[in-house]
Amino acid sequence: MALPNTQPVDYPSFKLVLVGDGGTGKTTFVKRHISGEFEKRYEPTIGVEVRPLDFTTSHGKLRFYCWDTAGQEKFGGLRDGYYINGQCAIIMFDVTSRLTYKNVPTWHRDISRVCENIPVVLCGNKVDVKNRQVKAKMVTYHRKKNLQYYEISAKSNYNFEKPFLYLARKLAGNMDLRFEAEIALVPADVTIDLAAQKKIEEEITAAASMPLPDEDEDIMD
Ligand SMILES: Nc1nc2c(ncn2[C@@H]2O[C@H](COP(=O)(O)OP(=O)(O)O)[C@@H](O)[C@H]2O)c(=O)[nH]1
Ligand SMILES: [Mg+2]
Repeated sequence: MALPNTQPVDYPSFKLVLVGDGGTGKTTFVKRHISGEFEKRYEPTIGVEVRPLDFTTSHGKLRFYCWDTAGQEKFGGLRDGYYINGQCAIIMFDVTSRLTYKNVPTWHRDISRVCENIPVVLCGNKVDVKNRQVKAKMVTYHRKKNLQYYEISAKSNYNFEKPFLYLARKLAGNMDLRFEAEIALVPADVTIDLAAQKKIEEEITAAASMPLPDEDEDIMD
């Protein structure tokens, strides 16, 4: 695994840029990983928090420096300094808010402007909520742009490790990489209906082989 820019640990570490509309659950998500909470640092030049999240993989230890805003995204885009040297990214939307999904292309554009060709995961958060507004079949953006998509619920820890595992595999250039140790997480605040979610996951898998809607007749419009 290639070592990126110099970092104060003797194992590979990567800057992970976390974006998405305010209120989608970005901070809740990164706070689930217990060790990141103790080691977080404040980046004063742009006023954001950086949490080092460590994972033990079949290829050794790996660290994501997760950049999280202090709420600046509520007032528009983020400064270039937030994205510079970003090596991977998570775009989050909230499945209970259509607007946050509509804004995904803008976040993706902002990442792509500064970071060339980095692995990106799209996450639909809050799938624990019964009355979701963004149905699984409406989520097609990742297919057009070749991103990975996961449904998550930060509050229930559902699929917490999935986005990190995907990014770790991409960064290591090895899709067989696995996480070896259990990740210490904050206990779940809510539970999700696993049977119902399993059905949704099956729909997502089935949708992956369906033709994409045309740009101008997008299901959200
Ligand atoms: N039901 C539910 N609520 C969540 C989840 N994740 C975050 N929230 C709530 O969404 C709100 C915004 O979360 P926050 O992490 O501050 O979002 P951010 O602005 O993107 O950092 C808070 O009230 C959270 O408790 C989730 O998985 N399920
Ligand atoms: Mg936040």
